[in-house]
Amino acid sequence: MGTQVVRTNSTETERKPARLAPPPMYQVVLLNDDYTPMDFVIVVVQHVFGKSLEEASRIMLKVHHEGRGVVGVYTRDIAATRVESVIQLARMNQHPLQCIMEPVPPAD
Ligand code: TYC
Repeated sequence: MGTQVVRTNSTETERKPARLAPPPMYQVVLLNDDYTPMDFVIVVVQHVFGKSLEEASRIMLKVHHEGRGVVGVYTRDIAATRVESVIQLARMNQHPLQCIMEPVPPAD
């Protein structure tokens, strides 16, 4: 016969259920440059970030006019993977398009 564990009132059984803090979130930011074609940026934003043609066009134009723009907000690993996808697609097509991730700034 196997042994039986007799549970007593240990701290283990009395501990409250863990409340997990939400993970830190990162925004993926597209940077403007003078050479990457607008159509290429739109296609990349659609494919990597799952945006519609209309939304991808709006984001591209914002970056074109303002120098940078947030494409999406994700947990760290997903943000990093999307940044790598953008940079790889840009490199494969010999465009200088740059993409970075940064912690979502605290609300003011
Ligand atoms: N400024 C580029 C052009 O005039 C277009 C562009 C938009 C490039 C967004 C990069 O992240 C970018 N062809």
